[in-house]
Amino acid sequence: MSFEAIAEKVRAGARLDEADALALFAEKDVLRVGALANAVRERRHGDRTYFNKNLRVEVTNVCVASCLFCSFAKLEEGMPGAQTMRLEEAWAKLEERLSDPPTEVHVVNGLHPGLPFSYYEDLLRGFKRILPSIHLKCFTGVEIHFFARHYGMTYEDVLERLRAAGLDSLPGGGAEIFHPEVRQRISADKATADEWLEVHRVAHRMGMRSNATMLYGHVETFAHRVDHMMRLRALQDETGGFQAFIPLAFHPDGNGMKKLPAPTAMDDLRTLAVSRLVLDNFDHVKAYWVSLGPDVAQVALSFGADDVDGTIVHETIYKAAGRTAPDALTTHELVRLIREAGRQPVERDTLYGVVREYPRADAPEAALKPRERAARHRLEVLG
Ligand code: V47
Repeated sequence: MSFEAIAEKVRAGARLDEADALALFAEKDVLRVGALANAVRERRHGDRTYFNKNLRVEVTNVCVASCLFCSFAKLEEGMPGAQTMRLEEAWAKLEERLSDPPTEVHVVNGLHPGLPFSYYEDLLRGFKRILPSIHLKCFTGVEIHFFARHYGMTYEDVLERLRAAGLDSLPGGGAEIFHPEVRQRISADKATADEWLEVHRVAHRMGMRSNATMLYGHVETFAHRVDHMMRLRALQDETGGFQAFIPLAFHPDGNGMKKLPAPTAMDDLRTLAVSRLVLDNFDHVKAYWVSLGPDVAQVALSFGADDVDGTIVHETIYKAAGRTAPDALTTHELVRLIREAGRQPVERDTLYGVVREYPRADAPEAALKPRERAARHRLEVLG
């Protein structure tokens, strides 16, 4: 099908099929694809661009899985670089932030074979004790599957027990690429695609929301990416429980695919745009600035993305894989990044409730006279 015919489908609100998605990946003019995705993004959200004040905590990098793309995991406790936080250390990460508290703690871990299940329950209870209003977005579908197998429970039992301890929603990690041709090569010894999807199906049935990711830019083809999106779209049709889709750009340093180059900015932008167009039943597409870098994330706000994730502060998975993006962005920096993209910053909570709406910038900062610029900064710093 021609680009024009696909664009016509999008304008009419019709659903794209696999062939359309592949044609968009093959389209030479990425700006055309981006403009189409941008139209969908603006139809849904106008200029509104979401971020949150969040804190990332990775309590253990000990992991029995051996994913080819991972630079973070250590196979066993006691190996150089292996780290498991004492609960007090994990809680301290939140305590340190109480003067300007986050609204979310996002936890992703390795699959540790030696911890009792109560460690995870206590972890959640401790965060809630410190800050009862905090939203706990913790443990990927892969971790939930591991807990079920390792501690001999059903997905439902695991999720019920964690929810009783304070779990509010699931992050989107661990999805990687669903297609077995790729999954077998890059992460054969953890939850399969069907298992990952089933964990999210069960969570949604229990009324829990979740996100979905896709790790791209390594050994997969465009067809594998499209297959991945189609499986997510099908589950979303069934449950409606996903909030955001987050394409994750592969970082090659220090892992089993270190000879591969990282995806380029154009691939990043195209992938975001195609996902906005294909995932017509997802409310949000996130440009995760840690993986894209703040610069590409900013441009992505005109290629279909309406969210940039949050302030983060403490992230080690991409750090181990050679990210050049900073450790954290302040609220002020995120607001500036969004405004300079011509968008309206909206601080949200994890479930997309509005925390604070910022005005849209009337002019790029560089166009302001130095005195005006200084005044604007003073106002923003003062909040
Ligand atoms: O599951 C690991 C990925 C994920 C590498 O739900 C890598 O809001 C690139 O899932 N290069 C964890 N990616 C992060 C994650 C996430 C991030 C932001 C927001 C949300 C959300 C979820 O990071 C892992 C894996 O797919 N990852 N190693 C690497 N070398």
